[in-house]
Amino acid sequence: DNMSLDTLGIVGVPVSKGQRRDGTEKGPQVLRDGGLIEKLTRFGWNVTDYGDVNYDYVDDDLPYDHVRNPRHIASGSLNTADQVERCLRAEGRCIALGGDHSMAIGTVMGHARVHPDMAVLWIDAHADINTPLTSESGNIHGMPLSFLAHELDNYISYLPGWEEVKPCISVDQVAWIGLRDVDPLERAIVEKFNMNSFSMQEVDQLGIRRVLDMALEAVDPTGTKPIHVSFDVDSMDPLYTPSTGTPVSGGLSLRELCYIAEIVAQTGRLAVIDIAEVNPTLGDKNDVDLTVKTTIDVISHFYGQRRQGNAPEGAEIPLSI
Ligand code: Z70
Ligand code: MN
Ligand code: MN
Repeated sequence: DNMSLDTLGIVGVPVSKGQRRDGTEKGPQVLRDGGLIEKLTRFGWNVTDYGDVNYDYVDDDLPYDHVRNPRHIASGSLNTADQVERCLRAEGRCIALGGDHSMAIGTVMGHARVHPDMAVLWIDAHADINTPLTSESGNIHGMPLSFLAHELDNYISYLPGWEEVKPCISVDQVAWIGLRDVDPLERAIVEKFNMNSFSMQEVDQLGIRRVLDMALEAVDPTGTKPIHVSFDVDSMDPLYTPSTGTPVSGGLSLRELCYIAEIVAQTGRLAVIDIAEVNPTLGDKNDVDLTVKTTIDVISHFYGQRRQGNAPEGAEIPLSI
């Protein structure tokens, strides 16, 4: 594959119907307008923008049981999978700009077609592993992992339009970091399948270094697997990313995110990153500007920016005459 080349693709995933608030469909555009691609280019990447995935309007997309917008999310997810697969095969790396976190149904499916053995780091305040039957909200952004994991297939009820959405990873391929708002039946799922969850309690107890070591050891014990980071900006404390639909206090700091990003970057194996739940219609202008700035900053650290500084290749320090 192309992992050794300095090529990188961007795929916009403008989905918002995985939850109830409009606005996350504008995430891809505000991140582009915030200068993301120019910044990545400055760190040496040859960036190709694949544009936005189609999330078609579906007539009469009535809730099924209480699950909202099922047909729309299913068809958009399949389009997302196709586009992420195409980007990954051509560029070797993909940044998927969401979009609410239902985006990850498609990005993980697309990634799995290229690297079925990928390791998934799910950085989030929420576990996003409700099934349609355990979900209280009916919001699909709280369910993506339940559709993706083989072990949960028997727990997924029929949904219209979902015939081609099939599980593609094992629960063992996933580790969460940053959890602090997990529904009771989600926790039951985590425990039943002995999944790798590192909540804010573990971050407080062990520190981000040990938590990240343990998470990577769990999903990538050989240190050889392609990595999929699914980054929900609500994993961070709302001090840094206020413009998101469900801010939860007591989150990861910018320093902790920079640490995760720099260590993952050093592996050289980051294949796909999702950027989920940026909602530029929430909060005032300062909130939106801060959220976009923080998010672009974190992304940059996943792609080579170091807090120690980056010397240009072959830099010559001017001598005095
Ligand atoms: C809840 C649900 C969720 C994000 C909220 C919340 C899920 N567990 N995810 N905000 N990003 O509705 O299933
Ligand atoms: Mn999420
Ligand atoms: Mn979340």
